[in-house]
Amino acid sequence: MSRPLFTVALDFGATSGRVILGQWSDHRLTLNEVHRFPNAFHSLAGHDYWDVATLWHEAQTGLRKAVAALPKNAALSSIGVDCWGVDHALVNDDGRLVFPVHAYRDPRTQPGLKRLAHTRAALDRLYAATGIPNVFYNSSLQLGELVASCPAIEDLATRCLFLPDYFNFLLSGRMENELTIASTSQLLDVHGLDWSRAALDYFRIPAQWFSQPVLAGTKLGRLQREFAATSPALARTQVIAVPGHDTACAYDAMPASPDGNDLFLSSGTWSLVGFESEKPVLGAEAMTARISNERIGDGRYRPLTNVIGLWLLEGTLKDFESRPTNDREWATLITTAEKLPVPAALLDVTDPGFVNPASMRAAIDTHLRKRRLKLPSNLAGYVRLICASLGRGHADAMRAFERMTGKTFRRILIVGGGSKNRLLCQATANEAGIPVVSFALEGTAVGNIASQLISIGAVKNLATFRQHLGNNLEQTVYLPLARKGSVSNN
Ligand code: LFR
Repeated sequence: MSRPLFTVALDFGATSGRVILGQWSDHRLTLNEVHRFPNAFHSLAGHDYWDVATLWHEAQTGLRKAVAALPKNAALSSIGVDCWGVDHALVNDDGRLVFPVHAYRDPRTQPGLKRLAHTRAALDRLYAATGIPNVFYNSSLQLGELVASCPAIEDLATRCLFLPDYFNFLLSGRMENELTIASTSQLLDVHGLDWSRAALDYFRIPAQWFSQPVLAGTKLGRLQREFAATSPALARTQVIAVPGHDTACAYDAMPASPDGNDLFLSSGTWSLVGFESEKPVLGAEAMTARISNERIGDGRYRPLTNVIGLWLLEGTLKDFESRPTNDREWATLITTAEKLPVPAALLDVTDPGFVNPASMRAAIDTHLRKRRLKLPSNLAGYVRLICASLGRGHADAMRAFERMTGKTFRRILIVGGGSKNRLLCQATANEAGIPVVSFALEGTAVGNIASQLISIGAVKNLATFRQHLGNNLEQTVYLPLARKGSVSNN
């Protein structure tokens, strides 16, 4: 047996975070989730903010637990951070936060979003320049609003670090912008590896806040002394700028077939439906279909569509006292929902009313009433309706890609929380008419660690990593059926 290598993935999600210790030996990755913590944004006077200090505290707790979980005399080779997209920290040269960190669902971008939606020429120009459509959470809209409403920010801030960049700075002392997370901003040039002057100018965002993005896998240096000094296991730990965007990590973890005919679905708070490509998908139809040409860590493209995802389900569960609290209750709920008839009509999951409602159940009821549709009578009914509607949303995104690229997808690979939800997997297979292959895989953490292993030279490249990963993975295949679900395990 070769000497095992140990790495840590700090994986921040919008509703929960994880610290995962990875062990790589004999071409096999074993994950140990040493720490998991809830995350949520909070409102103050009508605005939404992340509690970044708490996130950092949790990361440190997780790192300590990871060290404690190492075998005797083992050391941690490297650490990498991934996070949800678009949100950012504005700092001065010393790295001090000069503005609270907003959460992307904050309604402050709504006026800018609407203004831009009605300015066709600017919309076209920005999409051609950045490959990112006009969506309420874009960093461009967020930063544009901030500069307009608090002009003094231009004197206070010297750098804009996206959240993984900021955590990388706290770990390593080095300020860099990493490419995949930069590509979520609507400020990166879709044809190059640098910022888009046209987009920065349009939103009046200071160009000097950003540095040319580094590719994923860049070594940022050793862990800062304050950590390194706490344990010999951390004395030589490298901080690696892995794909900072969690979706880029999840996509990297897909054990995709090399023929390029797999559609990817990273299913969590959002459903990210897309594929890997040498070139971006641009033009009027792509913009209308809300295709985001985000980047892979090496600079290639991941054209994808954001479907609202399990946010719908997570929100609805909050409205029911009877929501499940453990795996057994979950299984019962899904089984009950499965037995219900196929819903006569589905939700239009693109309804903006679902973005940040005070009550998701009320938002769904309003949506159904507007369309004179019957409301579900219990939680199982909502679950059935939501999963079926998301399945339709996934299939619609797939068809738009097929229309625009001439591709025909053969399978949908699903990772993330939703991959364990058989109702969702089956609904997606039924609506898309192709098999859905679900992997028992913590996609974001695996992609994060893959980038570290490649960077430190333990694995040759992503294709090799995927091959090793695929050899050891459990998968469940959901075959498309018009009415009833069928599952085959292998
Ligand atoms: C998923 C994700 C999506 C991004 C959304 C907002 O966690 O990163 O890819 O569009 O969060 O940042």
